[in-house]
Amino acid sequence: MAITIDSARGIFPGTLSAGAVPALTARFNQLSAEDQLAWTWFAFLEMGKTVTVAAPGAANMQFAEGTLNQVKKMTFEEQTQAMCDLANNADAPICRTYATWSPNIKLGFWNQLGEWMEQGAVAPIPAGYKLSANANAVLETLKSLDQGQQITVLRNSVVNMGFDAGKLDSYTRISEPVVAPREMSQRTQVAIEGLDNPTVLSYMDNLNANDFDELIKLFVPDGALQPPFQKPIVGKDAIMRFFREECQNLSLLPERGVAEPAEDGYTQVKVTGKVQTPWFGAAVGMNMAWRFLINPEGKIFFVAIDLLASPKELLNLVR
Ligand code: ECH
Ligand code: GLY
Ligand code: GLY
Repeated sequence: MAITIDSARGIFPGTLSAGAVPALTARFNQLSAEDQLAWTWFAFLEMGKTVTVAAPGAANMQFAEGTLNQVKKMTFEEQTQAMCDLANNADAPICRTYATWSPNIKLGFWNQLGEWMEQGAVAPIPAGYKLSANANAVLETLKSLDQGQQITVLRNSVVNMGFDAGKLDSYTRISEPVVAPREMSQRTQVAIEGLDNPTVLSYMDNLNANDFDELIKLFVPDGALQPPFQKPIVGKDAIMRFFREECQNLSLLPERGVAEPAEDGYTQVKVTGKVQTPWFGAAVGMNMAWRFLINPEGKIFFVAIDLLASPKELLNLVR
């Protein structure tokens, strides 16, 4: 049977991903807009007890500045309406602009609004706001997850707000400027216990160096990359765009791996370890797995990145 992207998605089926994240995201989406905003506020306060968010630099926020200033100038009532519109995926001008932004611009926008809410420059969540019983239950569940899963739920909730980009006619995607790859002298090399596959090592090192031009050369033209809880992104152009829009300044800290022969001379590789996002740095280590299918020429045909259900899964390298 020929190898397809669909069949590749099933390699290492014993990998247990954090199903609690999509489950919780679905419950969050059922809440009213008011509850969603208040919920996120309480969740963010809760997280803030143990970790701090690194605010993006001015260069990364320039594209949201106009909209942020527009919101700042509104009355409290208008601000509350605008925030509810975002949570409701309404068809409003700000929601349409928001839809054109990459995840990091969306996160930076809310991070700024959150600061302004705290300072009283933007309408706060009403004092004494009582979450619905449902929202409270969802919040309790969130608190029971590990931090990597918590920040993934928060990121999802922000990414899903605004107008549906699929319903915009044509638009220019807005994302942070792409930084230059790390200087050769500043680069580090990962070591992975039990694995010396050069393609996989090169994947990790190039992603850590923001060297997307070299990274993309590791893929076959019609290769695919499947981010956590998403469908595969297929083809070099689409993968390259994803790298430039969403993959800057990540830290990949792979720990162990295994390589095995697969059909048609392919090799399947599973690696587990930690990943850090620039938003939280070393304070939050997400437990991750990479599942690679590599062709006989050593090119990546498929790679899936999974957020793991528990730290125990870091030791699960069986098929
Ligand atoms: C306030 C109240 C009103 C409503 C809202 C508010 C603000 C909320 C804010 C939330 C901020 C949340 C943040 C979350 C950041 C999460 C980041 C994550 C990153 C994960 C990255 C991974 C990368 C994996 C990959 C690897 C590869 O090999 C290939 C590429 C890739 C409070 C005002 C809304 C401000 C900042 C979870 C896992 C390893 C797939 C990317
Ligand atoms: N501090 C997060 C970012 O700039 O992407
Ligand atoms: N998706 C990359 C990040 O949020 O850090």
